[in-house]
Amino acid sequence: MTRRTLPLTIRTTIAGAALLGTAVLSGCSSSAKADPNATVPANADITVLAQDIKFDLKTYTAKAGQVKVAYISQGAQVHNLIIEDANKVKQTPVLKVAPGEKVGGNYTLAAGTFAMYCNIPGHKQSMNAVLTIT
Ligand SMILES: [Cu+2]
Repeated sequence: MTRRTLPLTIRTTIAGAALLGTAVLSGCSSSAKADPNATVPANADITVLAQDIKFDLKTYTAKAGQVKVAYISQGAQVHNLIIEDANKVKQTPVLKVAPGEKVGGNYTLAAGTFAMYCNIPGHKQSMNAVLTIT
C-alpha cells in the first residue's frame, strides 16, 4: 500500500514544481497555468478587453491561419473567452483572466465566422461577439 502512495506523492510534487516554474516564467500571474500559450502575444492579431460585463467590441476580424489573441481584463470580475466555430466546436485554448490579468493564446483558424463569449454563468448574454476570419 505504501509503495503505491509514495510514487503518487512524488508525481504530485513534480507537477506542482512544473506549474510553479510556468508561473514564474510567464511573469508571476496570480493563477498558475500549465498552458504554455497563456502569455500575452507581443504582436497580437486581436486584442479583446474583458469588461464587466461585455467585451470592448461586438465584432473582431483577423486573417486565416495563425491568430494570436490577447485577452486583457479591465473588470473586477473573472472572465473567460471561448472561441467557437460554426459547428459549436470550442477552439483551444480557452482563455481566462482574473481582474487586472492579461493572457493570450495562439489559434489556427480557417476562414469563417466564430462566436466569442464568456461562459461564466450570467455573462454570455451580454458578453459575446462575432469573430470573422477572412
Ligand atoms: Cu465573463
